[in-house]
Amino acid sequence: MNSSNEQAEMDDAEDFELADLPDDELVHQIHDDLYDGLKEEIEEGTNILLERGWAAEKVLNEALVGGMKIVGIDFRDGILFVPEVLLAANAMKGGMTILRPLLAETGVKPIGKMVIGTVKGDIHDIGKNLVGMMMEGAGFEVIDIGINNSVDDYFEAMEQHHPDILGMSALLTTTMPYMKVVVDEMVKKGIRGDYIVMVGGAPLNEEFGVAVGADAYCRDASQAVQTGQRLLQQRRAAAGA
Ligand code: B1M
Repeated sequence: MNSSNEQAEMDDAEDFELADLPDDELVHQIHDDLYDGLKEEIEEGTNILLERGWAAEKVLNEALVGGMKIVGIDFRDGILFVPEVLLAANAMKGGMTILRPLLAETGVKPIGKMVIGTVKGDIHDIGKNLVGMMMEGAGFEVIDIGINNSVDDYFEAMEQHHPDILGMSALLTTTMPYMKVVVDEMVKKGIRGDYIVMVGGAPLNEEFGVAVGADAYCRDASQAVQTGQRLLQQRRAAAGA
């Protein structure tokens, strides 16, 4: 076979309609498209599954969260890097935007709630956004309060949203100590025990997490998801005991 025939065959193989795929192959294709950060394809695949009568929760868990799990694992293992993960997260957001109102309508509860924001004096938000998106992908409701947050901003968000988890991000050695200011104020106000506090950002480490009084330091977004799930489970088990 000459190379132009080979190319034509490859083109044929890739030239298919998502709507022609049976459910299991479509879900597999959505996983692949999420991995490749193809937002339009994710939106199309999400709509097709919904049109076929899939419940929004099933689309979320099997197609989107399932796909994002693969992305998270490869990110953790150094196979995928930040730009690819941001694209995947953005593609996932496309699908989530379609599902979000349907999930709210059917009363499907998120597995937990998180408020996340970058600390005062710091405008870095790429890592925080990624953590927020991955947490959403894992089924958490995420309230992102943006950058440059003072103690008052965090307290206002906690009072308004009653999250299970408070997440703080800092990328500067000059701003990361502010996390302790927030935690100390929580202790002072007697509300520290009401929340799981997770911190992250490139200059932080485990030791720093302990020093500021957080429940956990998270190295990256996939660790934030795993840690959030684990700590929430532990808290609920302890509350039920
Ligand atoms: Co800035 N910057 N920056 N910067 N910047 C750094 C952080 C720096 C290390 C660069 C360097 O000099 N090598 C340096 C800090 C040095 C230090 O403190 N020791 C630095 C500096 C100095 C500055 C300025 C002061 C520069 C200046 O103006 N002279 C200034 C500060 C502005 C301010 O905040 N007040 C500044 C500005 C900027 C830009 C605006 C240009 C831009 C930010 C754009 C934006 O965020 N929208 C920027 C960028 C892009 C960077 C670098 C290059 C990349 C940061 C990033 O997005 N990484 C950065 C160098 C570096 O980190 N190597 C640098 C990708 C991101 C996905 O990773 O944020 O680590 P990261 O998030 C990870 C984990 O840390 C973790 O999960 C994420 C995903 O896996 N994580 C969490 C993060 N937050 C979490 C929260 C959690 C859990 C996990 O909560 C539960």
